Amino acid sequence: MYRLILIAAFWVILAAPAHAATQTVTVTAKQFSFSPSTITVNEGDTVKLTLVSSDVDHGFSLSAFGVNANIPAGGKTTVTFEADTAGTYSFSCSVFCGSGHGGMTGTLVVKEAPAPDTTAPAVSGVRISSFTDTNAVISWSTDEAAFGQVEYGTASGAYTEVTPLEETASTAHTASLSNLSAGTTYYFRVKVQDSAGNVTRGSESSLTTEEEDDTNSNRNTNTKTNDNKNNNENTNSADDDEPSGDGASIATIGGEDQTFTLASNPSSIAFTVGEQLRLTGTASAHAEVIIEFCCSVTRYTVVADSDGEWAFQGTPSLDSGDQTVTVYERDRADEKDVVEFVMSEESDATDSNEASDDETEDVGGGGFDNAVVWIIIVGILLMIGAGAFFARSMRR
Ligand SMILES: [Cu+2]
Repeated sequence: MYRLILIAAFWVILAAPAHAATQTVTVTAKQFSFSPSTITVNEGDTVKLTLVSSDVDHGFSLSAFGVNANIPAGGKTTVTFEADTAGTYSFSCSVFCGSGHGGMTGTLVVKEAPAPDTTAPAVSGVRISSFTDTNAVISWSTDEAAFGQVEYGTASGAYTEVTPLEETASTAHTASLSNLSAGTTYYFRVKVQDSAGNVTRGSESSLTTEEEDDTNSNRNTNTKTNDNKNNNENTNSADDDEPSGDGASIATIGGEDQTFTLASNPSSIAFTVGEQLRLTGTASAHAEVIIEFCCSVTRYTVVADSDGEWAFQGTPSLDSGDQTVTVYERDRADEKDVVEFVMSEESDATDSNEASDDETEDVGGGGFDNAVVWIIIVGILLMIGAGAFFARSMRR
């Protein structure tokens, strides 16, 4: 709790506008000049001037901001004003101080405040870099420098824990979740904030920690008998096939512009590194389905709906070459469905950029295109309607 308060306090500080500051400047008046003769502040600053005379009586007049003060000989005075309008203003001595009094002037420069940053960082490429029975490392990217952290908990939508806020703003983020319980599903989302205080929260993902005992030996894939799928890693086939249901299985596997129905075309599945993969399949109603991509340590969890249908969409970190994806229901780890596919080398930079785009951006882009089309259609209809109305009224 204490940590949360600290973090909240830190963000409040971050959120304060960068330009609202107090500028304190000492200006020395002497026959027949001011030093410094040019004062530069930012729009919105509170300016506090300490005016010092090193010889005779002087004055300080800055009429644009309603400032006029006497500076006693050998003494000082203080004036404060708000530099609320950008521009260049002159100030002058307002008390006759000798033959050069008329030329005793200076300049105040109030610089325009930079346009406030109101764009929140975009989050992309959220992935589970590694996990054990008690730890998980989450990594992700942002499109601008930001401070990141991960909110997480054991119930969907209820994040009771939060990792420490990153100390430096950057575009590549990593957070470690520690002291996790073994064999437990955690729901998490990333949270980022730029230095202007704009916050973005990622969508929820989940991961299931390893069982406490060494389950690696059980990870030998043990497929159901299924003509469509090849599995040459099956070293644990002693179980007779007596499932109480079908367990989880994969129905389609697809990329950005291709979808394979496994029954029809299992032998030619190939993707490009960095491309988003989409899987659909079936399982028991409401079952938690574990999705593992070999041979990376990435594991995802999705929940089947009441019809036993589930879907996954993501960009697991996979190298080029032969890959497998294994799915099974969380409580039925001995009934796995395995599909082999091939990852190709990254084809070019634009492909990988597209692939790393956040899902929400894709959705937003489509919505924008549709909106433009609708605006054009409505505009044309309005013009036709107005033309007809105009033509009719001309005829009368
Ligand atoms: Cu003077």
